[in-house]
Amino acid sequence: MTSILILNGPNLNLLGTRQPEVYGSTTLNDIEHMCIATAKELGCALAFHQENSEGALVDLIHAARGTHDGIILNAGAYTHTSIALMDAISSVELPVIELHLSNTLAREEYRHTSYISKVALGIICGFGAAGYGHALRAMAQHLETSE
Ligand code: CA2
Repeated sequence: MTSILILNGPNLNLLGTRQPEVYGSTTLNDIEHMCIATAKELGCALAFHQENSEGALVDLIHAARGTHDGIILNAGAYTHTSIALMDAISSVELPVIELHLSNTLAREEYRHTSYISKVALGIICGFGAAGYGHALRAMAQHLETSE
């Protein structure tokens, strides 16, 4: 069975509790449940994690090799700074979809740079919590056609 890993970076555990005008009122727990339902519909296995530290995210990306077929990554603010995450993605040779709740290109200039985009299969941003479902469908379709 195709297995997809969804990784969430720093501060995303606060979703739905603060700044709802920017990130919406859906909690990360709500998003996880929505993703479980979508994965079931798609016939895929799913793992869903959130970590605040960069090293923990690097470790989860390394561990994905041989366990998962693709990664959906909302790296949060590390998106704009982390060469370590970019290198980890390159090293595992798995397809990665970069995901953001907000449209980062319509926000502050410092959010316009992404180290993840340089090694990602594609990017989904600006659709809020619904973007997780879009990313799962895009990854499942990609994995089906690249078998
Ligand atoms: O839009 C996204 O998904 C982001 O990855 C979210 C990051 C931000 O640094 C990126 O530029 C874009 C921030 C996540 C912080 O989430 C919070 C949620 C509620 C309250 C405070 C922060």
